[in-house]
Amino acid sequence: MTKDDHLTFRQFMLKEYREHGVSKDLIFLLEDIATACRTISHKIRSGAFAGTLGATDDTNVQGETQKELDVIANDQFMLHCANCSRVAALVSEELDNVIWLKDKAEAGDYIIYFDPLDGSSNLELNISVGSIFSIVELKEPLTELTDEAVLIPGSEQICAGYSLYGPSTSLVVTTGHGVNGFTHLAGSGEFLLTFPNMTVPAATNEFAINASRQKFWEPPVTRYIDECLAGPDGPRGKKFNMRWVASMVAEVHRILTRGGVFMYPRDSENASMGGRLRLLYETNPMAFIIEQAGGKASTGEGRMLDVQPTDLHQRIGVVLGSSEEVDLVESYHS
Ligand code: AFP
Repeated sequence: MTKDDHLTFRQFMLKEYREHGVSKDLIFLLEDIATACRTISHKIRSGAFAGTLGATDDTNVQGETQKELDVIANDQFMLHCANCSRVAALVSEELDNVIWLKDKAEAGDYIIYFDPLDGSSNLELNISVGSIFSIVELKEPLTELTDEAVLIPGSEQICAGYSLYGPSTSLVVTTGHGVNGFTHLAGSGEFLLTFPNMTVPAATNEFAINASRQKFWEPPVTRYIDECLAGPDGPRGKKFNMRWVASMVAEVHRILTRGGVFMYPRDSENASMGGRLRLLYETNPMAFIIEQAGGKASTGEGRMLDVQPTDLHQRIGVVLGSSEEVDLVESYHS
């Protein structure tokens, strides 16, 4: 493939259909999600002129002030995910309860979980933000349409992805056959394949954590970070670098691009809520993507994708990225 004949998203997904049997219903749904992301990207980049970079007067189920663009992004996902007749329900960070799109949910139907705009406290700072989505295909019909019915472990995902609204607009997707990155070519309306077969190196010298929370960390986290900071003379025997963007999508994208470990651990201050980041529409989709790229994703004690959800907006501790680092952090917890 020469530099300038990148596959379009549709061309790539048809390859996934031919080579891996990815369903056309899923492909059309992903094209609709890609449209939502392109529209959200445009709304963000023109937000300063539309006066939509600020906050609304509302708070969401998380108790956080909703940004205008949180609402706009949520509306875009709701609009574009409703076209597919197999989508039985939507679960959004911005909505208290499940949105049921059908009066019964059959085997083969999709549940879509999404954080329409993650990192939105960065919007006014012009720092990268993103959208995260996760798709589960029901193996059995649902007997009742309740919030509890969609509390499905991340291991059941058939697809996950994110869009990163940074210097360029990226779309990164897995359908269970590796991870592939696309870049939006402005004007063409297309996401073109630019980063095929993204993989996370097993080793790294870069960690990401909000170091201002050090006094709340549990001992295994403190030990791991202290050893990274000790550098070449310490037990790790090498220098470590640190990054913190306060935007999980940007951190994950960096890790997919050059390796690293991202940590938002449960700590003594957030333990009563279970952690900071949300399981169903943040850590589960990112865990699926990272694992598909050869990395690991853990709660600190065990595999993220094995967690049985207990609440729609459940929060959880997360350590994800280069497998050697995640293994080491888990070993300190056990
Ligand atoms: P917002 O969506 O409220 O900006 O939070 C972003 C986020 O959920 C995740 O994307 C970041 O990694 C993390 O929170 C940043 O948390 P801190 O604000 O504690 O650094």
